[in-house]
Amino acid sequence: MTVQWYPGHMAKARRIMESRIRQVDALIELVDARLPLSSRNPVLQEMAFKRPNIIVMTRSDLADPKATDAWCAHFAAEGILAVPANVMSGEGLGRVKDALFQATSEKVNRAKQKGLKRIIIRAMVVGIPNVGKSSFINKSARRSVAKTGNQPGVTRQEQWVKLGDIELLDTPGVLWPKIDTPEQGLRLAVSGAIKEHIYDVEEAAAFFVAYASKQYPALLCQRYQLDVIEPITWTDIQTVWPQVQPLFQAIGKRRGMLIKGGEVDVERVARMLVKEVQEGLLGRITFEWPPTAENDG
Ligand SMILES: Nc1nc2c(ncn2[C@@H]2O[C@H](COP(=O)(O)OP(=O)(O)OP(=O)(O)O)[C@@H](O)[C@H]2O)c(=O)[nH]1
Ligand SMILES: [Mg+2]
Repeated sequence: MTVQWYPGHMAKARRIMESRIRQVDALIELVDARLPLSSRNPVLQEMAFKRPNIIVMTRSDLADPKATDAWCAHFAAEGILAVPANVMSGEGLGRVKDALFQATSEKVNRAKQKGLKRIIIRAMVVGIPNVGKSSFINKSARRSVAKTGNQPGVTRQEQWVKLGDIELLDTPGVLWPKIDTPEQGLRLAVSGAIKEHIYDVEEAAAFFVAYASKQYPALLCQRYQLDVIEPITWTDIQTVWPQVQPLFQAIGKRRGMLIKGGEVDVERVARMLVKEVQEGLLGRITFEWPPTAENDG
């Protein structure tokens, strides 16, 4: 039976999610390694019903390795196992499988004592849109069973996928409306979790450029052949917009993104910037650091 999740209706999505969680032995929570906190579902733990939870940090190939280490330590300090993974190459997926068997070993042992021969472990794969849930399942299953695509909202219906003794439930990405700060929303936008027509692409690009001007100036300079970059502190779009203009202008000129009269097409520059960041073309970048890490910008 297939169930429509109606991602737009949170009460209903939550009810369906809760009933599915009751059917599984463990949760595999996918977060984006570039924004491990902002991409978590804030209410998942309230619904977990004591199911073991494994965090998989996808896109580890695009994230800053130092930040990824810091995030692993951060989650470990909270007693949560977080495994960095590249779900396109499969790197890290073996560790996830091991962790799943370990987390459910009690069930397996109990079943063995009862004399059951074949024990199936069921896990639900959850996460925000476009985080890599379906790709994770395909790679784990070593076949293309779930439809994937690099935009949010590809999976519309849940689907069980068998991989030997493990069954994984693919679910549609859910973005909870409780976004704590504007910065969290902007990180989600830059990462590709939010449909393009819903957010302000110029604001997202300005937010990213300000962040990168402090955290990754060399990567910005390299990609867009800029000389020096003054660090810009993000506060809000009104304040930061004039400060990022010289950079947008320089980048626009380099790329020949001009409108009639020779002016730079700022919106086009913003769109291009966000797209290139999402594709990882600037290099390995993490958008947020654990609260205690020194590099937090
Ligand atoms: N480089 C890289 N790209 C990834 C990784 N994980 C996901 N992606 C990219 O993200 C896209 C989205 O993957 P999906 O598996 O469709 O994401 P999903 O979570 O199922 O998305 P919805 O079904 O829309 O909620 C993939 O097509 C890849 O382009 C990763 O670990 N590394
Ligand atoms: Mg999907």
